[in-house]
Amino acid sequence: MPKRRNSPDVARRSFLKGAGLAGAVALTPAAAKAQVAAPKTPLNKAPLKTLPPGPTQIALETQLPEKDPVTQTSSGGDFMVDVVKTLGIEYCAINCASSYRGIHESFINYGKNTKPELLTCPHEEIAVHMAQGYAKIDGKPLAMMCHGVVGLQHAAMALYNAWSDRVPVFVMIGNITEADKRAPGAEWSHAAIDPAAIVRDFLKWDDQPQSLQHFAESAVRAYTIATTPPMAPVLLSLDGELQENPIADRASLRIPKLPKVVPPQADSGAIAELAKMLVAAESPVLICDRLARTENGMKHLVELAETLQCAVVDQGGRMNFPSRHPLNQTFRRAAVTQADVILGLEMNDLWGSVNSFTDRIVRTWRPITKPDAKMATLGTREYLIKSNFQDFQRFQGVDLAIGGDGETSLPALTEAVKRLLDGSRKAAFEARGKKLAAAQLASLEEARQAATVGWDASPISVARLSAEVYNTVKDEDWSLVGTSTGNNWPRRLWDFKKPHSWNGGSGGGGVGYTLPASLGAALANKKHGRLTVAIGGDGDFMFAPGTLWTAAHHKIPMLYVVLNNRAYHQEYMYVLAMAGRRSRGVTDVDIGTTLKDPNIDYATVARGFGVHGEGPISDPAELAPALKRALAVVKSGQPALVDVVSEPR
Ligand SMILES: Cc1ncc(C[n+]2csc(CCOP(=O)(O)OP(=O)(O)O)c2C)c(N)n1
Ligand SMILES: [Mg+2]
Repeated sequence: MPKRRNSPDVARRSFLKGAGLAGAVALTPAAAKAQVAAPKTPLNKAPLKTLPPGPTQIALETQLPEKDPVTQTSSGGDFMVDVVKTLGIEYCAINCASSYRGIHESFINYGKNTKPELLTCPHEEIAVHMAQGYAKIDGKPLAMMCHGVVGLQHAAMALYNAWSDRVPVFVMIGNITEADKRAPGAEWSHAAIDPAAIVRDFLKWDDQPQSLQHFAESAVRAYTIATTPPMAPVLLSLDGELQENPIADRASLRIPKLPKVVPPQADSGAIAELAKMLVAAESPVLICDRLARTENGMKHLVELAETLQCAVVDQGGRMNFPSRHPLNQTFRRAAVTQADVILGLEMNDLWGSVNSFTDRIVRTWRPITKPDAKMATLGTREYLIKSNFQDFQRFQGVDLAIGGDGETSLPALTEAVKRLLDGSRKAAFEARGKKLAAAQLASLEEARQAATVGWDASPISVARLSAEVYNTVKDEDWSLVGTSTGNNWPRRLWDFKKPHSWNGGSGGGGVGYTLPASLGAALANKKHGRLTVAIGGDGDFMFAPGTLWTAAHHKIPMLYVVLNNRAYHQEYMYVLAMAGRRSRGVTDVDIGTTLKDPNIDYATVARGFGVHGEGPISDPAELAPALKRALAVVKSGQPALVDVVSEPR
């Protein structure tokens, strides 16, 4: 990687400290070199002349740089750190890169590596996914920083997940905008006139500030935009010169105030109309997805549901509703098919909830609702949609579409419902609630029964695995922050009741989310002393296994269970279905869909990254003791992994 020397231009030099300049220019290069402490790497301990050409080159490039003959007393990077500190961001997840070396050094030495503290991530996707998982637990964005162009391309997939999940991430990338300031080689390959173009389709906003004042204003603007619902990632491209050059006139720079952000509340007339629909209904149902943003979200939804004594179907994008609440009808299709009024709250895919779809030779679909069912939506989805990527799902026609933040608008809706209740519907509401409570108990019992099928099987059943993990953590203040593809068992069996019990899925369905996002969530849970637990697929794990090193390095406690079915099982099933449909034999469908020969030993991989590893465990009797040992490690403040060889779900 070529080094970029300080530009000799007058702009920089005119700000150098007078005394330093006078003293330093008097030094000969040799004397200046002598002032530099020898680096402690073995390469540099060896006399350079004894090294062959390859290592000599490396040695020259890795030894401490000569001190510049003068000392720079201010830098744009320091001011940028002042600005970022006003945002109150606790961590900045990074993969280091020279295009942002100016602010990187400022974060460490000027900012003292606190608020934000840098988190070292061996892949940019890890950094973004950590931010996504963190924000959904903490309610606040994390910063992430990477190389423009090459780093951002690695970050792109995770940014798409965060975007689709409507989660804020404060992204900063380095870029050298002025052509005559770029060193030959990599600095050209890593620069772009518009680097954010790579990911702009899944950003809420981005900018490339041209001055430090511009940076201050854009940073506060970006944070405000990112945290105003609907939330989403934002990006600032930081010019290398702006980070590294001295500050012309610090006294003239102003950092705008960070506002208290107030989410949009729905129109009161529309709320009153909706309340009327709900109160008049015989069987209303509330379907929710990315509804709860704060600790209040679940409380507000419980209050509305209990006031109406109506069914709630939770799509699980956030921790919306307690899993064992008597009104929770998530796994009862009848709640939707029998409804006469359906309210979608912060839904991304209402169509998918009110239609069935068959993926056969000819794809077919049909509505599952009553023909005269009335539908309404309340949420912010229409506030933020872009055209290209189709994460917005199929269009569902409704009777009333109310724009407004779901969580913020719920108390007004509950009040409006209460105002309409005169006692005449009380008995009917109570009877409805009792029926739903009985159905909820029956559905839990059904799940428990179904979970016993293949209980002693080896490889271990997914239901048993999920039940054993629950048994291990249930007496702790647990937070389940990830499950493997399509594994519904925890949501069917576990007692989710706290705002942090769950934090939703990937958003965009990009595999590789679960391991790093769980680590981000674990970081957010750490300061509250909560136990973070996640069950992730083996395929998911293989995208960014280096996440475990970040977990060990930053001592982030997390109990991570790998559901090791030695396959990209979902895709295996699709290819199997293709082969079946075409009657061409199914014996070879494991080609390209499995992770065997050799089998991967995830516990050994974990140990290689400095993380406690248990397994591989295929005997169900060995699972509980292994989980217990891993839990003890996690409770001591360290991450631990348990590799469970499991049946396909
Ligand atoms: C980035 C990305 N690549 C590929 C896919 C396609 N895909 C969907 S599920 C899946 C399998 C994931 O494997 P694993 O995490 O082991 O879960 P399993 O299906 O085995 O339960 C794949 C590859 C995807 N969704 N995202
Ligand atoms: Mg798998």
